[in-house]
Amino acid sequence: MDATITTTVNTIAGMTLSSSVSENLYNQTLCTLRSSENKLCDIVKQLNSESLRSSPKLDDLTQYCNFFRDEIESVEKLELRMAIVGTMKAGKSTILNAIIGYDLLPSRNTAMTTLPTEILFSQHSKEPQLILKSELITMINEIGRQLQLKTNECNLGIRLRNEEDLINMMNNIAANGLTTLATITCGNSKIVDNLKYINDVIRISVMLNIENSIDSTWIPRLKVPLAHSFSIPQGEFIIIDTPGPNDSNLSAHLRQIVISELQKATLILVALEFIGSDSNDEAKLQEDIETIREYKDTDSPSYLYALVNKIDQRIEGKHNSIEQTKAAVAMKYKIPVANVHEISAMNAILSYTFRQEYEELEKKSDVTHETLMSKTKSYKMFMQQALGQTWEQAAEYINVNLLPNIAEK
Ligand SMILES: Nc1nc2c(ncn2[C@@H]2O[C@H](COP(=O)(O)OP(=O)(O)OP(=O)(O)O)[C@@H](O)[C@H]2O)c(=O)[nH]1
Ligand SMILES: [Mg+2]
Repeated sequence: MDATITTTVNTIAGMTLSSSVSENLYNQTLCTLRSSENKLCDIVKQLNSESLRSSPKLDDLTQYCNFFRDEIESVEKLELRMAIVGTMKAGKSTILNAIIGYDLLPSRNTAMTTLPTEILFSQHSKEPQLILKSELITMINEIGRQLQLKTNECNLGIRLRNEEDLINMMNNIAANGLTTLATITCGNSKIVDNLKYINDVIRISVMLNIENSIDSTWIPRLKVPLAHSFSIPQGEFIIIDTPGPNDSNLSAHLRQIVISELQKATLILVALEFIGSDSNDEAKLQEDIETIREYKDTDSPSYLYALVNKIDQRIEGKHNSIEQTKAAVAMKYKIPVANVHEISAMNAILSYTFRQEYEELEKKSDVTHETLMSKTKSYKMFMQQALGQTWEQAAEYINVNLLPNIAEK
């Protein structure tokens, strides 16, 4: 896996304390949170019974009660929640695939993620699992049945903005019926297909004005093994993938689900493209970050990290340098410059996949440039990315045993 991503995630997630210090800290934190929550709830009760029932201040206080409840739950479970937000197509889902070490979250070059997805790292898990609540399955089936009634409607293509993937999905529903979803799904390609189906069914339903009342507690959950050498403190480490903040195909209801996920998160990763994005997208993202800042009621931005993605596309002399990019991002999103990291999620996945395929091949036969070319899927793309267009000539001078090291670098 790309060393920058490993280091970044370890920096963010792997802060371990000695057991006596962490136990004390744990007890003190819980005690403070519980007593604050009790006091606040008493005040809310008192105000509720008096004449201030519809005061906006009371709404604020009730929101703080919810905040304390969420925080207490997180501390009790030793839960570290980290959410990723970012401009449209910045590569949020690809970054998370690079972090988890499996291609499970669907990604494409048109809007994809509609519903936040939780990723839970599990020390005991042997293979990835997609876990769906039965309520979500019932809701997706219900929406799917309504979509079946619309597969022959005229203007369907226009209403779906001629988006090929969405039109294909409707054609597939018409020809083959609905996809059967289970509460637990195994198999990486089945998982990614099911997540794509769920996200697209919801996306199409919003475009065709079909109501959905998805509850915020029904979001899909991926349980994944710890794929590489990255350390996790005790307790649960959960990452949440979210849709772009300016996605016009998110209903107000879905937006609210996203915001509540961001509020629950202890750490926020902001994914951006190094060349910048549409200014409306950036403005909406700044607004979301501001909402989180207000909710957390702190000026300290230590919970915010930025990942500036797609740097494999940087052309020296044409684009901003690393320092210029980091400084601009830090200023625009009010994130400490030390918390801004540059990455290429695509290269991370490519190098990770290549190293896995290399190791598999090594177990079965001699590893040469020829066997890598004929027996692995990632060799050609990896060599092109590492050595450029003239990789075939350059490859002759490279000892094949050094390739995993090059991939790691
Ligand atoms: N060149 C390059 N492309 C990338 C990189 N990371 C992601 N992409 C591509 O960018 C496109 C968008 O990636 P996604 O992961 O779907 O982006 P997203 O932010 O999750 O998008 P939404 O879920 O629709 O908001 C896909 O075509 C990815 O293959 C990268 O590091 N370099
Ligand atoms: Mg996505």
